[in-house]
Amino acid sequence: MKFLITGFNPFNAEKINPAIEVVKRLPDQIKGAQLIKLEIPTEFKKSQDLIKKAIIENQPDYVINVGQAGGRFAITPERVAINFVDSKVKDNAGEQLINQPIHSDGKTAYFTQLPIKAMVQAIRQVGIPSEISNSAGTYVCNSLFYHVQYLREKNFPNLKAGFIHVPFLPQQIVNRSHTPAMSLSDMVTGLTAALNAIIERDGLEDIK
Ligand code: PCA
Repeated sequence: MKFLITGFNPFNAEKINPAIEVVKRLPDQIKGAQLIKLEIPTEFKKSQDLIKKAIIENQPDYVINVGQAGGRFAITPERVAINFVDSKVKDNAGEQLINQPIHSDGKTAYFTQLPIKAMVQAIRQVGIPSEISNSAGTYVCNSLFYHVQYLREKNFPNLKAGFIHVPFLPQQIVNRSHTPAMSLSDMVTGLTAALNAIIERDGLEDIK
C-alpha cells in the first residue's frame, strides 16, 4: 500500500507551517505501507499541477493533504470538499480568487474516502484532541482537496483521498492571545495514529 502525503509551505506572513513540518517527521513506513512525502506551495495553481504530477508518477493508493488551520485546537480530518473558492488573503503567488468555482464542470462537493470517524477515534486513543471538520474553508486547502477529488472522478477512480487540518504550533501563538496550539511531537503521534487507522480499515466501511 502506498500513501502520498503532502504538507503546505508557510503562507500569509507565517514563518513556519506545521503541515509540512509534521509530514517531514512521519516515518517512511507504517505497518508495511510506504509513505511518500511532498511539500506543496500554498498556491492555487501550482498546488494543483504538482499533485497531479505526483499522482501520475507515484500511483498511490491514498492521497492525504495536510494543512494548517490556525485557531483550531484539534487535529481535524475533513469530511467534504466544496467547489468554491473565496480567499481573504493572497496565495504565495499573489493570486486571490473570489467567489468562484474551482472546476466549472465538477460536482458541487465531494465526500472524502477516508475513514474519518476511525481516524478521530485513533487520534483520541493516543491522548490527542481530534474531531471531524465539516469545512476545509474556501482557500488553498479546500481547493487542493477538491482538485484531488475531481482528478479521482475523472482520471483515478481507485484513488482514496482526504485532507487533515492541524492547529498552530506553540511558536506561532507567542504573540496571539486566546489561540490554541499543539506541539509538533503531538501532531506526529496523532497523524501516525490516523494513518494506522486508515491502513487497518482499508477496504472496510468507516466505523459508525
Ligand atoms: N492552510 C491554508 C492553505 C495552506 C495551509 O496550510 C488553508 O487552510 O486553506
